Amino acid sequence: MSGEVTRGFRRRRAADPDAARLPPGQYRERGFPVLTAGPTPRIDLRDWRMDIDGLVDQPVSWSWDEIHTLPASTFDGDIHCVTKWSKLGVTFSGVSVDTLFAAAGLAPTASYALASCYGGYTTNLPLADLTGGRAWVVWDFNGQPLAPEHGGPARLLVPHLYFWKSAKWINRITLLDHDVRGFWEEAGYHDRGDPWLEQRYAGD
Ligand SMILES: Nc1nc2c(c(=O)[nH]1)N[C@H]1C(S)=C(S)[C@@H](COP(=O)(O)O)O[C@H]1N2
Ligand SMILES: [Mo]
Repeated sequence: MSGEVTRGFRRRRAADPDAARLPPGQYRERGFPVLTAGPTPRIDLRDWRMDIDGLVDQPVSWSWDEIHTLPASTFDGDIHCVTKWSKLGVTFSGVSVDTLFAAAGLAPTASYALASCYGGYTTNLPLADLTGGRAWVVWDFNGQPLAPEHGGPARLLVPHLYFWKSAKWINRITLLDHDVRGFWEEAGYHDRGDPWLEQRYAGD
């Protein structure tokens, strides 16, 4: 009899194989909510730039056409917002941040980064969260050009951290030897924001 109870329990669990992909406290969202502090900036592709500067061997700046000559890289997986929605099975493509850093050459003292955007938003990350194939600058979402409200022309994508780290309308990553808090981090959100550790607010 207890064997049947166990079997039923397993069957119910098996009905939602995606449950294990949701970090603690998150729910599955089928849509794609827009979360922006402020207006969506209008960016002419002829003026668009992406810069790597700070503690690098040589600062590098790419135009829209130039960055598209770099090797393409795609992320397939899940994203997690601190407001508790997660979106499973998304595809973003663009270029790996590793590729951008390789072009600039990182100074040995580089250990943190600050991402800056058209419109003024900033977010900070330890260098280790931007390297090793875990961060991208992306311009396609599910095979279509990234919509302006979701960060188009291009956004940072750091899917293993809460989505506020994935800065929309990115135009610069500055390498630093110390941590400088960004927009939400200054406002009391966690400095790192690992969704699996539920690092939502400072002190979590
Ligand atoms: N430039 C900029 N990037 C940003 C934000 C913002 O307000 N401005 N909001 C952040 C937050 S809190 C989240 S959850 C995600 C939301 O991205 P989405 O609007 O594409 O869902 O973008 C992040 N990147
Ligand atoms: Mo967010």
